[in-house]
Amino acid sequence: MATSEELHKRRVEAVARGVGSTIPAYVDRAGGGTITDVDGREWIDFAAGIAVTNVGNSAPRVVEAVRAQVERFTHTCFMVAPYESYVAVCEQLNALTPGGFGKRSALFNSGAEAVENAVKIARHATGRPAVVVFDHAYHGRTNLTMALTAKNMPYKHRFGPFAGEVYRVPMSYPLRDGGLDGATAAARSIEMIEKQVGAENVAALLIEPIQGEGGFVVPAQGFLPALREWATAAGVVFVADEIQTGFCRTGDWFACEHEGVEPDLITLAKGIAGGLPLAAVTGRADLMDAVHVGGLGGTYGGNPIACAAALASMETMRELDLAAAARRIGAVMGERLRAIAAGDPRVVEVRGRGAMLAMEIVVPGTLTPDPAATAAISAACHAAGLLTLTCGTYGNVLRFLPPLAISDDELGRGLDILAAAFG
Ligand code: PLZ
Repeated sequence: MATSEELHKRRVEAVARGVGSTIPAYVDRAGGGTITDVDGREWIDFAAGIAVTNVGNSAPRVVEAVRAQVERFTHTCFMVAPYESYVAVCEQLNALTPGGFGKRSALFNSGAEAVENAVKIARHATGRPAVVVFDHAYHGRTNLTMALTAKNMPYKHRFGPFAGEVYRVPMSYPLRDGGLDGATAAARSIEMIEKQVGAENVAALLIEPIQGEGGFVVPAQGFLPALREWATAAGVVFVADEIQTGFCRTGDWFACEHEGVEPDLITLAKGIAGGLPLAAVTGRADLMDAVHVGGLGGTYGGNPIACAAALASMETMRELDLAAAARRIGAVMGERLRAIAAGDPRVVEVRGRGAMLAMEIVVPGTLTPDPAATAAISAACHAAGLLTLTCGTYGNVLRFLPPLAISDDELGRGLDILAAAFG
């Protein structure tokens, strides 16, 4: 087998430079909480493919379901000749997502595609043009979703012009907004919408209940419920982007549940199918069914192999109670992260929920972001056998997203490496 170094040389000559990788190691296999490269080096996985392999890599039920489906048929296109597993995934999403009202779902391939479709549905159902998003938001890399995403480098730089009718308002970010309470922070955002956009022009308010790429920003308590309440009164479709937070990651099936928020539409992807590409929009039946027949779709959306994997993943989450696993991981990891923070003034905050935790890194004694120190700590982790990711508008947040199927031993060893990396 070729070595990682050899593969990297081939990659540079074959793969477009614009596609980056966190580590220059080429994967041979992965399972549970580890990734092994072609040279036999092992990393403890605190990335889960960016919050995707919640059930673990090659989870047994997923492998079996995929194998069985591949042998029956690989693709017919649901828009041409439909099949049961697509319907079953939609039934389960309608039942699992918050909100006791009637729901419908539609399936797509990627998170960005789900977000695009949620906007299409909200515009169609309301007849309004505007979409409101938040500072630090991340919603994807397609043209519309780049417009919805806040950060220029690397996501938007020189890729414009972007889609119109997108308006950005302040996020509740307690560390950096002077600790505004949720209701006050929401009032500030709502005033901006009403004065600068006009509520009656707004089709959708789109928000990550805990921001992902933007820095694992957890809004102050009450922020999401206040926005939800305003959206209801204003006839605005409240869309929760649960692409990174969904499927047990935060200790509930969906992060919105923590404050009892019931979105009108939810966008889902990542953790839904154990690593196979699948995404969904789930929400109120009246909104979803407003769109004419044929108005939603795509060749691969709800591909049968991905649907089989999704059904197996959701079954695994239920049977292994991965929401409880996320809470356990969060308790163990949170304690270790706070201990590191107590001894290192560069860590200004430990935040997150369940198995979605992060540390924000600054110049000690200030709120000045320190992306260089963040990158150095992350690189030290990689060198010592722990795969960590960074995020944040300022590139100064270390984030931890282990598979929810990680063993206690792997989790402990990963946290030991992290503690050592802080030196
Ligand atoms: N919404 C909240 O987290 C994807 C992107 C990594 P796709 N986040 C990881 C990168 O650098 O491209 C994401 C998300 C939220 C939407 C998306 C987009 O999902 O499946 O990557 O299109």
